[in-house]
Amino acid sequence: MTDLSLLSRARLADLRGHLLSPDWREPEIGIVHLGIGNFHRAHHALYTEEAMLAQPGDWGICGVTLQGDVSKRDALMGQDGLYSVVERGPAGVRVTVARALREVLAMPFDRARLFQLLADERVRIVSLTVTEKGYCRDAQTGDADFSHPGMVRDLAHSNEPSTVPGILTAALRARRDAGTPPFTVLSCDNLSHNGAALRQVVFSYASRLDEGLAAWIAKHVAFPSTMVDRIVPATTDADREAAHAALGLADAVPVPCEPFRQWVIEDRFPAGRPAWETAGAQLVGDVEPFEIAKLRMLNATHSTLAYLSMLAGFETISDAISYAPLKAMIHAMMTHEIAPTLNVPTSFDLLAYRDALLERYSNTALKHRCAQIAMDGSQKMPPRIFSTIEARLAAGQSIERLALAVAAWFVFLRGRSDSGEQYTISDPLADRLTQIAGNADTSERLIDGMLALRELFPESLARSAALRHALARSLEALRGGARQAINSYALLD
Ligand code: CS2
Repeated sequence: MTDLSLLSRARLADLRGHLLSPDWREPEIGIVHLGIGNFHRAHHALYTEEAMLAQPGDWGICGVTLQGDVSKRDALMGQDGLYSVVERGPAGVRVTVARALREVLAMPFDRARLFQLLADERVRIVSLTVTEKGYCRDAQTGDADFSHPGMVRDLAHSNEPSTVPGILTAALRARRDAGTPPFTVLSCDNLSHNGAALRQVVFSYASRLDEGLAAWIAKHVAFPSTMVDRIVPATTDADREAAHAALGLADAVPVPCEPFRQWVIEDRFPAGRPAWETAGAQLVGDVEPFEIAKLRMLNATHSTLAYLSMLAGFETISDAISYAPLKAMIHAMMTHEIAPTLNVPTSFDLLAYRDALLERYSNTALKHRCAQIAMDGSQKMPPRIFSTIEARLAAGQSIERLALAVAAWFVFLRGRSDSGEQYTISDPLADRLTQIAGNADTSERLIDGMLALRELFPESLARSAALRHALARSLEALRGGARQAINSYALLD
């Protein structure tokens, strides 16, 4: 029996003021989305609903959690796939009930249903937000990481895969064997060249199983790249309260987000796609300039703010950016060290982009916790910051502020703030990183230990004397506490 105090499709008629539009035809599932976290629900799922409102089509979404999170599946299914998006900005709070999500599955429990959908020709897109570590990618070669325990298991039991490359390959094999056209694979993660990166991982994994299948994938499957952007923190009780107050119905799983959103998509969908452009998405031939600019400007400064804040004791991004010397340092970092490395079309105004980012960071209504951004540094730092350092060093340019970000990450890995508060390090390489950070008794040993990690630092960086010197200066500055380091780096020319 439907619980009438809960959000449900039966109550939609009472929620007109919180719907994108009252017109709605329930769509069949046309998209399977792997990684049904908050980001997808506040971004891709909303664009897709708006696209279907503008141009009806069967692009309902089946979301899949890959972590066996049955509680999330049950909460969403208990609400018929509905949830509220709680948009928090300077103008106040806006609550919208999102309707494109039609079904939620939890792997490995719902494997049979997942593969039934993936084999169904009506599913024309498989999209992903599985975070950097979900790609099981060898950072040096770009191929699948064959030493990853999940990959080892999937290679031995390729019919019962649990990793992303394993699932995609098994599903594509079933399509090829049945003579069904493939789906388009749409990566929506913060990785450079995300489509091409995923394609190489899948191709290299498939090659180990069946060369013919790998060749079929190379010939027939499209992996367009995308740049996704919206700041979407983790859900808190305040979001549940805001949703309840607005709707008069309980929502166990609302999603908070900022008002801003952007989606740039490489337009390569042989099996068709929703009319996302009607919702403001930019469909382009080449996503790369947007993608690199976003990673190096937004994500890089997010990580910098996060590590310095974990040491200095700022809880949220808006707390951090309200500290004037830190804002000045981040402004200078984007202006002098990051923006000059970017190659964007002339219509892309990088300084306006920088100013808009600082404005977004100062959104006090959002409460984006630095601890959330600080997770998985080993996956995030290379594309966000090391790539810029490499570009600048190759051109003989200075890297002082970028090095401060890296040094702050190293010190963060010791697991305690400047005031002695302890926190846990959440990172797939946590054991090795915390061991190196904890055991190094001098800055030199810390730098040596970290730069020796070849999956993080390419040879060219590990050998760079300029990088070592800049890191040593940053570590020295951080010895007096992160606030003091920020104050002195804010005064650099
Ligand atoms: C953040 C991103 O958590 C993080 O590491 O930098 O999730 C960021 O909020 C999004 O990429 C914004 O689009």
